[in-house]
Amino acid sequence: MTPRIAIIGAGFGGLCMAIRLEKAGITSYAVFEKAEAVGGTWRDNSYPGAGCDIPSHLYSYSFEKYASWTRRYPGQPEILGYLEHCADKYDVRRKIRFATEVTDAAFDGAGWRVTSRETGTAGASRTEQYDVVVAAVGQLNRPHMPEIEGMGDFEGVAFHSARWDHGHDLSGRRVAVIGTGSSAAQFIPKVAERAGHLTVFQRTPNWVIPKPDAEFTPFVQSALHFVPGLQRAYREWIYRYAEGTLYPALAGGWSTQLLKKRALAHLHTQVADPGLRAKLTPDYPPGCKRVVIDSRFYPALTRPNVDVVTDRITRITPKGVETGSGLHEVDTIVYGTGFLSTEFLAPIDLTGRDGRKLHEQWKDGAEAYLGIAVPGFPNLFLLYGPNTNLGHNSIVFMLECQVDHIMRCLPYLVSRGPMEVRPQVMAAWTEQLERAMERMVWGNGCRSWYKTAGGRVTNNWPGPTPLYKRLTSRSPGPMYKYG
Ligand code: N01
Repeated sequence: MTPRIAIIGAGFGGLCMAIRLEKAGITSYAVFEKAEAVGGTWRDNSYPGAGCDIPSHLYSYSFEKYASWTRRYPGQPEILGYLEHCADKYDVRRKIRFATEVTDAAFDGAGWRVTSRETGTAGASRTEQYDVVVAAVGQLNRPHMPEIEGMGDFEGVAFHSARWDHGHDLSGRRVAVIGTGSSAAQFIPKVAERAGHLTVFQRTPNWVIPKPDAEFTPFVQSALHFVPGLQRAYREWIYRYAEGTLYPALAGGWSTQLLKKRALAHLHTQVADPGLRAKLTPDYPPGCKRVVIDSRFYPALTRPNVDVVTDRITRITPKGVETGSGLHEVDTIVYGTGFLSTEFLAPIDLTGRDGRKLHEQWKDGAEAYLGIAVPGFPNLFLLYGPNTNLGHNSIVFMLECQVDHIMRCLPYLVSRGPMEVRPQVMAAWTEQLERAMERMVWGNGCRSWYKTAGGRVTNNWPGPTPLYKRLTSRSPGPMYKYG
């Protein structure tokens, strides 16, 4: 028997899963995609300046290397184009149910009853039987809108960075940007170029390091395409650099001070005004929040039409943003306020064995063995699940490890029945994770999207990525119970 598999999401993770199934000759799957196109986060985040801060030669599938990247760090349209290329090349579009959202899924003792309906409608729902559910909804798919008094009274145009209003021309306008994370750092320079005046509301400064971007000329692209092993070696070099230099900086290792020095040197080189520099200097260790990798952010903040306001926002009025220093009148507000990152899988209602609810089980923070398997939820597998995010390397690497693990699981669940991670395996996993977490920089000293309100780090993987690969490559057989 070949298992019937429901994949939720057609972003980097869901497409990877579908392609690997196709490659294995398994076509008994369907991909549920709430939007009308593939791409996930790379479809949703189309704000001006959007791009990846991990070089695309690494931030791409190992089985679909691409010599045509036009630069080291290409923009969002090119990355989205790559995903569309992969969907077409491996012919997985025919299996994607676009504009269809999964609302709930329940384990019935043998498999999963998956209920879906047309996105955004209260229309008729449809329930189908699958053996396996692979949830590939990502960690950063639901925008976080802050709760600020008076937000609803604002008379101008307001939107979140992941829902950019491309019909709203910013030329000459008075714009407010709330938030200064990786997204804002990318769109602020573009907004500053167009706006009449830009006020950036920064609650906490970020550590920023330069982005060594470069164009790949047709000559370089040809060399990467035709010279045997060159692209592979380049990819390997980027991976090793991230692992060998950036990871130790986050784990209290040899490069911790180096990262700080590099970020401070970047700040001093790009910002001459000591007052602005003071505002932009963080008081927590680098890496505690995601380090911003960008060379255009600081210069944008030094423009004559840009102000950085660090007073606390007290409320939004019909005319603008009010802080302790008064009302900042604007006609546009862009919320660069991040995502509901710790609410994994919300708003899907998942019911496991004996009626247990996933969101109830995770009320103190999401957890899963390898970030993939959840006790009490047989044959449910997660991609980019709890504790699999990275602050230093490519998530696509992690996704491929996870898909690899799931592919190893399929023969077991076919021959032995529904598989569920053993409680003692899960307990040992949690303990090891907590121990490894102690030495990581993101535990104390800052607020970040890596942590729950209670301070538990539910998003990040605390180890080196080769270790994660080793753990996900082991035979899954003994880790699970069956039936
Ligand atoms: O979101 P964030 P993001 N009042 O959560 C502020 C990935 N990414 O969309 O720091 C005022 O980092 C908040 O302030 P504070 C990447 O992994 C990747 O920028 O909490 N401010 C912060 O400044 C990244 O880390 C790429 O004090 C409020 C900002 O909003 C992740 O996405 C590119 C507030 C939120 O920053 C998320 O980045 C872009 C309030 N009430 C993004 N609430 C790549 O290149 C929140 N803030 C791969």
